[in-house]
Amino acid sequence: MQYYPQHLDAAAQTALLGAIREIIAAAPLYTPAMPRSGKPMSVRMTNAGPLGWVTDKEHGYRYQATHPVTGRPWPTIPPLLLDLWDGVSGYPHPPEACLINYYAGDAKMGLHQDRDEEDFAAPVLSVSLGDTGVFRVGGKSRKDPTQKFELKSGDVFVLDGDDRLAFHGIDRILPGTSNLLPEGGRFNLTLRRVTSRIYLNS
Ligand code: MD6
Ligand code: FE
Repeated sequence: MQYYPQHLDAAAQTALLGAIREIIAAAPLYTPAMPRSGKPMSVRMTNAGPLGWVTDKEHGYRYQATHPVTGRPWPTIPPLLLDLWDGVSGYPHPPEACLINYYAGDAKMGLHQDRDEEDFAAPVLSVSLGDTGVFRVGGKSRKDPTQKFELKSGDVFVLDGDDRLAFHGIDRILPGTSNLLPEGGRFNLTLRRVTSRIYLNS
C-alpha cells in the first residue's frame, strides 16, 4: 500500500470539490442497499466514468454504465483525477470508474475487499476530502490484524500489489476536523480499473 498524506494542497482540494459538486448535480447521491438483505448503507454514493460501482438488494455488487435512479450515463472523470492516477498509480491504462462516497454524521463502512473488478493488477487509488475518516486496513483474511490511518482532506491512499485485496473499512468520521465542506462530512473518491481488456493498435 502507499499513503501520500496531504498530496492535494488546499487549492487542488477546492478545485476537486467543485468538480465533484458538478458530478453530483448531474448524477445525484443515492442510498445503496446491501445484496440480499436490502439493508441501506449509511454512506451515499454516485460515480463518474464509463462504469460505476452500484449495489442493490436484487442484483448485488456490480459495475454498470448508468445511474440506478436517473438511468443516465455517469458523468466523465475530472481531468484532475486522471492526472493524479497517471502520477501515482503506475498503471498504464486510465481508470474506468470513480466511485464517490459521501459520509454524513455517523456514516461508516464495514471491513470489505474491493474485488468486483476483473483486473487486480491495477491498483485502487483513494482521495479524501472534508472531515477526517478513521481508516482501518488489514490483510487478505478478515481475521488479519489491522493498521489504522486517519485519512485527512487531501490525503491519497493506494491499495496495490500484495495489498490490492486487503480488507479495509472506515470506522467513523471525526466531525469538525475540516472546513472544506460547509455542510460537514467526508467525500472519498476511489479510482478503479474495472476491465482487463487490452486494446491493440489503438
Ligand atoms: C473510504 N475507502 O475511504 C473507503 N477502497 O471511505 C475504500 O473503500 C478504499 O480507501 C480501496 C482502496 C482504497 C480505499
Ligand atoms: Fe474499498
